[in-house]
Amino acid sequence: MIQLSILKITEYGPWTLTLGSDREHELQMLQASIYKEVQKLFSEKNCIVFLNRADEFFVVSNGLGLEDHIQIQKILKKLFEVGLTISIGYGNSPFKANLNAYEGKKNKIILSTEHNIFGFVYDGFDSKVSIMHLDVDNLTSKRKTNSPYEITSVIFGLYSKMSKYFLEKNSLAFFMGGDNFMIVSNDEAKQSVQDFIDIVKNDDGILLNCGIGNANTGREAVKLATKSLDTIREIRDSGKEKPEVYELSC
Ligand SMILES: Nc1nc2c(ncn2[C@@H]2O[C@H](COP(=O)(O)OP(=O)(O)OP(=O)(O)O)[C@@H](O)[C@H]2O)c(=O)[nH]1
Ligand SMILES: [Mg+2]
Repeated sequence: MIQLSILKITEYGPWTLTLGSDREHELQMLQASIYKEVQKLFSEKNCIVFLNRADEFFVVSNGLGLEDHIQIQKILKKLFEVGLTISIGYGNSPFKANLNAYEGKKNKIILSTEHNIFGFVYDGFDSKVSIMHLDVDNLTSKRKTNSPYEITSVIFGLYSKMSKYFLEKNSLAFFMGGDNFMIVSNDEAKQSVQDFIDIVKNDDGILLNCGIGNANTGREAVKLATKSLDTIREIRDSGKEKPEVYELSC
């Protein structure tokens, strides 16, 4: 079972207008500061935060109860002028957990009125998180023939394909920066990743490596996914034939 907590800035649209037109730089600084703090607070509790369109945050929050969320809300309230609404949900796929959180908020299933928390906290014991860390093989070589923005366009095209492909497998893909992507996965997504790697190789000539990590918490699963990816690089750099997918479990 996977649990997601979705953090959204409360009444952000109307609040941005109060800053006047000369606001974009202020909003960018605010969003970056909130992201930094949210990642710090949740990673301390063994979670991992994924940035969603820069002003929303998806937390893989397996193991966290309502009290942990309230503690974090209290700290965030002191730090920022804007507040955050948290919607918590769970399911047997990341997409279902996201739907559960969305419906909890939409149907006003209140967990804490004072701290703006909605949804459903998972209280079972079968906590299971699978993360896939995908990275372009040897992107550095592309820099010799392509300018920075041309590379960006290739990477965003890839992200678009990835998001669509894995949403059909009930999983959620996030862009992590550089040539890195992470997919919050279920078994179906893990079983399909070689197919996705082959499609991108044949259609776009992009080579991908994929490290997979399975654990009880988001942070541990990410650690193992990155370790798997680094293992593929080590095998490659030792001159042996590398696998395109490598998986580690705790
Ligand atoms: N988010 C994230 N970014 C990383 C990580 N490792 C490297 N990067 C960034 O990704 C970009 C590309 O680096 P690499 O992927 O190491 O370069 P490469 O030439 O593709 O080399 P290989 O991936 O080893 O084939 C760099 O700008 C790094 O800043 C990581 O674990 N997470
Ligand atoms: Mg790379």
